[in-house]
Amino acid sequence: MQQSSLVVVANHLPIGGNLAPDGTSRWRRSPGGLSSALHPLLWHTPATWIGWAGRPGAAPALADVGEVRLCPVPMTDEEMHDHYEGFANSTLWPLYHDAVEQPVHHRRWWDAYLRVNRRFAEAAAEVAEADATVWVQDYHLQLVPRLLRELRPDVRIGFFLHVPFPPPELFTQLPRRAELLRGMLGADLVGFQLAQAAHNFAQLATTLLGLEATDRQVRVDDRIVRIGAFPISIDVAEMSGLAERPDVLARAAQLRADLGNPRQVIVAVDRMDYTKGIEQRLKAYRELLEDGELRVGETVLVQVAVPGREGILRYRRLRERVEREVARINGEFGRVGDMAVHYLTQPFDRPELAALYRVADVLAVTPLRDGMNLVAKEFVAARGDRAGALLLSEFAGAAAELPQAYLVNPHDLDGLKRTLLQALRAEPADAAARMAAMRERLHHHDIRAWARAYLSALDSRHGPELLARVTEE
Ligand code: GDG
Repeated sequence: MQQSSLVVVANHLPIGGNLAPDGTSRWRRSPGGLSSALHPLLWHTPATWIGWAGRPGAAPALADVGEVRLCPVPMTDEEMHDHYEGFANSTLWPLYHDAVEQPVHHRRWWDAYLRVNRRFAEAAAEVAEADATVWVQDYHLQLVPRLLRELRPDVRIGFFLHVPFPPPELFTQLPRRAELLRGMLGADLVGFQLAQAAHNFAQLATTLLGLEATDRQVRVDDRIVRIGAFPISIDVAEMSGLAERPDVLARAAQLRADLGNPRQVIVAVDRMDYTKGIEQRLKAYRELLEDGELRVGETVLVQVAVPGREGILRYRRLRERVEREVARINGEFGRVGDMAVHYLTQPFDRPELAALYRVADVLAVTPLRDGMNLVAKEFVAARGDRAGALLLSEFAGAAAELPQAYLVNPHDLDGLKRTLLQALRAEPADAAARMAAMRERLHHHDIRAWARAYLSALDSRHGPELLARVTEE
């Protein structure tokens, strides 16, 4: 295997499900924040991406995608259940999201998590050239930094957590809490979305491991591990450019016509996940129809909910509940030719997504907890016309940067209904002022600014060269 000076390690490779017989693969912007965020950065960058190809069994042979070499890591069926669906997505995911669903603990899941993390670390050790920079992503791989450091003390290791890092009261529930912390502390830089997360981490390093820590750094033996907040963003230029394209605007007009030219369109775009507050949003919408505050024909809700993680019972159950509720709303309030909710589960391509953002009078983002939420930022980037209102949960990381949104607590159903109505009834001048302020923020904090901030803090030995490569327009 050829070696690289930049190695990205993430649970999944950014490829579509269908591999051609010759092993060629298409780079896919799958519905999901991590690949959406890293795609514009790495697309034209010589780098190696280490990850799982998405199905159990031997690793397929994959051709390069653009300048990126894909290095697949195999996972057995059992590891997919115990590492990916188990420890990562049934223990850590719910716990890190405020335990909005009860985290599940099984001892054998840990063994698989450790084994898979070791395999990823070994793959990184093999493909990283001397003094390379290795950038490890997210909660599936928290042990990789330490395991990699043992194998390759020469490389520079960055770790970035895309999801929230919970307060000590929750984190300390984890039976393997100390190992998880030590795993992350193998990095030179541990990055979070929000300052509060870095604070939680520092506190835990002190109380659980007895280390000397501030919100900016932790001392581990003779090393200093830097920690900090690096709120992730999107490719603003790409989304705003897309949303101005004549074909996209024409498609937006067509979508509105297909929806029956309602006075107002509410749009929501999520992965089907219990953290995203889809049920709370549907309930608020149904009650507003019941109360007579909204009327079918005048207002319509378009809910895109792309299913995933369907091997996990909770995700299948969630989908069933959401589909029952959509059917109930349409049954009770819809008319022939006039649906109350348009519900779509197939993934959209980027132009279609941009058109949908342009159709939205209100984009509703109501997670119970979310590390950042890129959909909110994409909507703002798409609204060069400064129209449209963003309804945004206080519990999304994005709320810290977009305080001009209509902020809501999605647990407060009456508050959610009230604020949704406010957003729908916003004065155009007020909505435009809010949108302009949010666009200003994004203009200065796009995905390249994020990569620049992170990589300069990582102080990689490749310094400027790496930065230029990764953040080239
Ligand atoms: C995790 C954290 C954090 C959605 N539907 C389709 C589609 N999408 C794209 C969106 C967006 C991405 O998926 C979703 O990103 P989010 O940030 O909203 O949410 P998570 O997947 O939970 O991401 C999150 C993120 O990581 C980055 O750090 O913000 O907090 O949970 O880009 O546009 N993409 C396509 N078709 C769809 O139908 N192609």
